[in-house]
Amino acid sequence: MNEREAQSIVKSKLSKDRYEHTLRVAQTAKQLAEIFNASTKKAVLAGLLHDYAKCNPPDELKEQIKHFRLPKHLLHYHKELWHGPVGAKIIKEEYMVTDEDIFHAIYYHTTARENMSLLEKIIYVADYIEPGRKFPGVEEVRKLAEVNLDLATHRAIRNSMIHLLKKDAIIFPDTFLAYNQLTKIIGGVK
Ligand code: DGI
Ligand code: FE
Ligand code: FE
Repeated sequence: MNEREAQSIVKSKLSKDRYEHTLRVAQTAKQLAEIFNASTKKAVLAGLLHDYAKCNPPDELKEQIKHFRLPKHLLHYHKELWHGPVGAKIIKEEYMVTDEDIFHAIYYHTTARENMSLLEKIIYVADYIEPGRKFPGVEEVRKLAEVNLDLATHRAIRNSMIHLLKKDAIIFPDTFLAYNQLTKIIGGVK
């Protein structure tokens, strides 16, 4: 799949706002790939495709989790998490994008996980810092993302967890594992 094809499939699947978000994520991911020596082609494709399933209604996502035999425990966590794994499966199995790196970047873009690849971190951070985002602390992460991708990923995960904890939200286990591991890498308190 090339960039133009990826743009056209997401354009027909997503709302206008969500489509514009994916264009900004792709552009931001491309910049990060240039800084951190990753494939810009994969970064753009994963950026364009990461929210492919975002506008699917929860009932459809639930059916797709069963259809694609995704882990059932996903259903015990918030429905906002489902579009990552479902989108990754559709892109792989229906659009024949077989690149595992792109698959994982889409799959884990919402929750993060332990041992994230370079492309996974790029998409996670690009989704967090794209120019349309206005989260508290996003400016700090934008600056970190120019120099230290692990630190930027750590801060983005930490800020998202703080936001969720303040709402008494349940946190997906992979997110904790990612946080703990990156905290060790950046030399945080043991
Ligand atoms: O799809 P986007 O809006 O671009 O961004 P995203 O895929 O990071 O989804 C963000 C949403 O997912 C946001 O509403 C917070 C929520 N979220 C992320 N991790 C968790 C979570 N919600 C819960 N309850 N638990 C999580 O671990
Ligand atoms: Fe998303
Ligand atoms: Fe997104």
